[in-house]
Amino acid sequence: MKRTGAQVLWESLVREGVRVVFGYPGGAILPAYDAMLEYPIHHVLVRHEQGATHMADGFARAGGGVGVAIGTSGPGATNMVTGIATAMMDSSPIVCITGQVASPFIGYDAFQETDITGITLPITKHSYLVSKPQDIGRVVREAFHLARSGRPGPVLVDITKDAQQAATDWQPDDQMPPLPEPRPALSASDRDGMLDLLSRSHRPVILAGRGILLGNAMAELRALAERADVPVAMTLLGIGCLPASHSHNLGMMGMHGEAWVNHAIQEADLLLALGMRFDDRVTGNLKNYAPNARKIHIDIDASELNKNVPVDIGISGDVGDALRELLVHLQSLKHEAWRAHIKAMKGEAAVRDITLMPDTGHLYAAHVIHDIWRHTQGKAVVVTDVGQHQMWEAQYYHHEEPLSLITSGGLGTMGFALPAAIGARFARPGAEIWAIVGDGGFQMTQAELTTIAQENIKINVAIINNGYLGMVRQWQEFFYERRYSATPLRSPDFVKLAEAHGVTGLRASRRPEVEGVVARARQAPGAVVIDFRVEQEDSVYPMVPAGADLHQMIRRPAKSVLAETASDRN
Ligand SMILES: Cc1ncc(C[n+]2csc(CCOP(=O)(O)OP(=O)(O)O)c2C)c(N)n1
Ligand SMILES: [Mg+2]
Repeated sequence: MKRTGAQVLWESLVREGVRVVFGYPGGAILPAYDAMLEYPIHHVLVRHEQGATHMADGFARAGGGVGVAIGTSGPGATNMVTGIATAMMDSSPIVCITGQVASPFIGYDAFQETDITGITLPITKHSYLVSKPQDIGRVVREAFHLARSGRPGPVLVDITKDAQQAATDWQPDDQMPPLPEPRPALSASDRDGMLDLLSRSHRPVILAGRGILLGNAMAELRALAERADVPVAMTLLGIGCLPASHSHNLGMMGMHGEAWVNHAIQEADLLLALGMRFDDRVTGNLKNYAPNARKIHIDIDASELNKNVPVDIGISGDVGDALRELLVHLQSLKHEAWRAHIKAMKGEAAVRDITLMPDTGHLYAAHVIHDIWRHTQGKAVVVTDVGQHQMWEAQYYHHEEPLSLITSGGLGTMGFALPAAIGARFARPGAEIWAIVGDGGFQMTQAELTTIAQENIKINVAIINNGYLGMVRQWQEFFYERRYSATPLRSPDFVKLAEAHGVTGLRASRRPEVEGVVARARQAPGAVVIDFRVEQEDSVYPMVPAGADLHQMIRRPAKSVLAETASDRN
């Protein structure tokens, strides 16, 4: 049967299980949009193509499978670049479909022509330019396979307008594309080497990253931690891979990791790095990183091994497969003294815990996040933006479930949260979803509030409104003598802004008010935006200054100091 390229596109997408796509139409993708009406696809009309890519990304991160974004050529495609790079840095499987000018016009600076496959070459796993209708079906299959296999990531499919319009004799092909699956098993020598290092270690720490979640290796991680009695530190993107309340969960490591976690890493004699990539925000100064530790690293991407940190044993493969093989041979071990030592360090840090401070009349972001955590019992899906609030979320929202923290780690993309939360909503219709955003980042993609209204979906948005580009202000406070260059930030009235969209707007500026607005937001059937007016010049502690050793943290001043120095908001 004859079909147009546009029909082949949608039929192929439906065969991949796609039910929702996020996009924005335009001339070069018009044939595809016209054909879309014949297929069982829900199209979410975004307000900016960056939003479409973050929605596809949020959909994927929340467990919905490969997310799909679609847009037109030229500016539509270039607007997607930030979202593609965001997905690439965090290994998120998305497929971006763009229209391209008709093939005879390519290379002539045609209206809305841009070389998007060239532009996205370094920020995709692969990018295709398709100019023949008969290639569309195969390319879509390959694109989905590539996006989700091995180390997941974004794939771009750029389809010329004439390829969408022309007819072809396409037959669906259920054969998997012949692409390699990089899953070598754990070799006996690596397995024995790991068992040997583990059995001789007195101070082991597991470093768990997003690879545990992507590889669905939560049960194996837990079994390893319990049987070998090894505490688990997490990267920002690894949060949720072991419940926060689990006895062996230490919390987040790195630049804003808790002090006991970073000290444990620096004092460790063995690190087991699982599905993480020793990002510079995690290691601090590489020269003095975990100086006494032997190191084992398992990652599906062989190019990550020995990239930043030289390791004793490097295993490239599926982390779940490797751990299962290891567990078959692992005897139970005990590290009581080591775990007691870490517990004591954790106890010492409690005096600096801001949530334990008496009410000074000031509202701190930590209180807001603490209350959201308490009310939702650590079980909501939280989507954060980038900045101070992101780090406070990681510290004060104790995630009990996997895939429940969605955040831009590698690229650190402001504007991510609101659209990513929309994507998560479509992946997890039954989940409670909170977007926790800064006043700065919210304004970058706030147009997607209109998308929320048009789609009539339920999301709670907590704006941590500190009147500053807070994380940059913090760096200026610590490292640039408080010269606040371009960080004070004026915002619109967020309550009125919400109301203008037909969305409920609430506000809280004192600590006792937080509980009430959080409860109201949870009960409201529709979307709610809450403007939390928090302390303006609070900082995220601990902080490892860029380039410093991991244990050289700037700590939060102890209670009394903080109460005295807290400045009034005006
Ligand atoms: C697109 C983008 N531009 C700039 C930055 C640099 N940056 C990182 S955090 C930050 C401040 C964020 O301010 P806000 O959204 O108010 O959050 P806060 O830190 O105050 O919680 C900036 C400008 C970024 N991460 N992303
Ligand atoms: Mg701010």
